[in-house]
Amino acid sequence: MITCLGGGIGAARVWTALAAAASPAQLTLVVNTADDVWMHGLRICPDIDTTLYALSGRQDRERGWGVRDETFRCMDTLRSLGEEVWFNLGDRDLATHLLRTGRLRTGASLTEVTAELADRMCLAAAILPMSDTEVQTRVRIEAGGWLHYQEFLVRRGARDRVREVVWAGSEEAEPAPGVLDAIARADLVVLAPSNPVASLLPILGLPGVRKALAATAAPVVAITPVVTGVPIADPGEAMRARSRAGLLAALGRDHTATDVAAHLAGLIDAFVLDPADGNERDAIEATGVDTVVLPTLLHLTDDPALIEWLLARARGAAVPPPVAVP
Ligand code: FO1
Repeated sequence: MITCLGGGIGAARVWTALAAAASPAQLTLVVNTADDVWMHGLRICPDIDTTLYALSGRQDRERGWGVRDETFRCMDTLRSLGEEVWFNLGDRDLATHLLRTGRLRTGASLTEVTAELADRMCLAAAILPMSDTEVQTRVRIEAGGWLHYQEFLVRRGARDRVREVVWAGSEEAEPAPGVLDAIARADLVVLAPSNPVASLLPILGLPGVRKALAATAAPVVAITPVVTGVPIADPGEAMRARSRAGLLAALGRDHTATDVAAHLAGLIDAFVLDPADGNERDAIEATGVDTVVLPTLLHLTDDPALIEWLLARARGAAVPPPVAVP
């Protein structure tokens, strides 16, 4: 049993590869919901939907979010009616939001609706929202005022200098049913390569989660969400990198694998570093975190080493030696 925590495009790549290599029924994915947003009266859960679409083969793999072969006629129509539209909900994607919102309005919990959606998409992995209570990542920008995370990221392109980040509602929120149990019963816990501030910290900040990670007998491993040694060409990837950098800076951290590992030190038993940043290995180990160097950018490599290493850790098998750092 492998329990993964995180959300977003990088996480979905690892989860899809794990589901393909192991039995999906052995996977529990605890998904960030702190960048969820209400739009046009609908509850949008970007990280849950990226997970559902990626695992079911529906994902637009180029954009990373939304459904492939998508059209945006509903958004075009809203614009033509004078609505301001900056968050693009595709016509096929809208079906998910209509279904979810309808079920939530008749009293279902987000956990129940997510399980229903996963079931309707024929997914065997357990997909759990981090919480049934709404938690919201809010960002205070230098230009003044607080923004919802999606406004900071999508509306303003993550270009603002960030002064402060809070997770509104986090202290009163409970982890969703099954989350703490999935950490306790796991053979391996994986912190996915997700935005450490926007996607990992909201989960880690829920009451009981850090305690559960400390108490589990399973190894807890983090896959680096930051690879600075590979140039970024895609504008969407560049925007997400700006977001990571801006949010990390607000916590007094640099946008480096070393700083992310230092932030997670004490919580994790091992950190997976990408070979492109292999020169940071000694600095990370100096913070007391065991470091393994394996190719992590699964959209750029066919190398199965990362997934094989994760599965070996889950089996408790001896860990193969790390690949040579160029
Ligand atoms: N990202 C964008 O860059 N632009 C969009 O218009 C946009 C719309 C959108 C709609 C549904 C959805 O599930 C995700 C969407 N995303 C969009 C991605 C999303 O903002 C982020 O990638 C995640 O929140 C970060 O994990």
